[in-house]
Amino acid sequence: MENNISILGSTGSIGTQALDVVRAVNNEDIKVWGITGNNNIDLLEKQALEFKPKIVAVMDEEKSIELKKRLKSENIKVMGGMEGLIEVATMNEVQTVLTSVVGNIGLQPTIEAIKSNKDIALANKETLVSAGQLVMNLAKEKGIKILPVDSEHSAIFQCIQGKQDNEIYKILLTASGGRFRGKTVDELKNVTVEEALQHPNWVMGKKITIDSSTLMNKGLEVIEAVWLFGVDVSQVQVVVHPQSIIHSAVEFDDGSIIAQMGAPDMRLPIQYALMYPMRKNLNFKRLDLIKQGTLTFEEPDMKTFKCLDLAFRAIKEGGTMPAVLNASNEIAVERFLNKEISFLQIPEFIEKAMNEHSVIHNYNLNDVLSADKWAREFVYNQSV
Ligand code: MN3
Repeated sequence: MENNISILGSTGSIGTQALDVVRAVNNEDIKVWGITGNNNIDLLEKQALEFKPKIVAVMDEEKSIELKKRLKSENIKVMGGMEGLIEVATMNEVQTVLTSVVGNIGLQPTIEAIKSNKDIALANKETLVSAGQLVMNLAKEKGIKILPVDSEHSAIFQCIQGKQDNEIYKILLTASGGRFRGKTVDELKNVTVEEALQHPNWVMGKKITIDSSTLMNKGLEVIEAVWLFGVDVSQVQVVVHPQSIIHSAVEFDDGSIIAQMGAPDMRLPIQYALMYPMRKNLNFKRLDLIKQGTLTFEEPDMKTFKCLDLAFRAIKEGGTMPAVLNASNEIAVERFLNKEISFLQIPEFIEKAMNEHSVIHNYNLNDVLSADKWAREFVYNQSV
């Protein structure tokens, strides 16, 4: 069974690991037709020469011109900007689009891909957070599959296979607890960017590593779970599990809990999404439960890690509020990474933006985009 795919964000952490998976299956089962990147044209050039896609798109227009020169002897079309991203997302030959761009930039190409009847291997959680209602309605209307790549949602998706007649009683969304688990508010006052960028279990991009240290990542995942699995937010429980072995679990009506386990390696959920429902031994590291020993569980500290609490509030309020949560978080994290604001100012600025926003329920795409834009400017303009 062959899958023709394109990868939005092939130079990022998920994108490069997805290409690892393609390499591991020997290019037989998965063929890459299109790749995109933000501005890393050195890597895009290498990937293009190795995987021979039909189209490469670069978000940065100037860099796309440079890449075009470099690839001119190849039979590869090079495009620039959002237009290029959308072209790669909607190519005729492609069945599945892996959306692994970071941030809200993934929204438009994901929507266009669904409109062109592509299945979505979803790694861009911001899309569902900002516009879950729109994206899920459109997916239903088009009859396409949304295959989660986020490890927790892949786990939940795997736990409900073959149990379609049974309703989910509760989702147990596991969290590593992040870099600063167990710390007090006082201890978090002066944490540095460098400290926040060290994650105990997963190798990830910068933005998601910071989100993981604030627990906003888990908050975004709560919202993602609500949309993907059609549950109420009251049915999602966050469970801190520092070993990251159980990637999440589902509790059914009879009290049975089914969990998915594995080594903490993103190539596992990527592989499941790209080859669904097939499983193949790609010789990645396997989990040894005896060596692993103890698995522990605890409650998340939402008083210290306010971002998680804000995410629950945003999805309860609904409408455009999650879009505001997401956009204000993106800018707050960017400002933290630029060393303009402190770690604890991240939730502070997000909460301010949420308090100022008047929610639009039953939103359309424009409402989402303007709420997003408003929140970005709001947080960007906060003086410190
Ligand atoms: Mn995750």
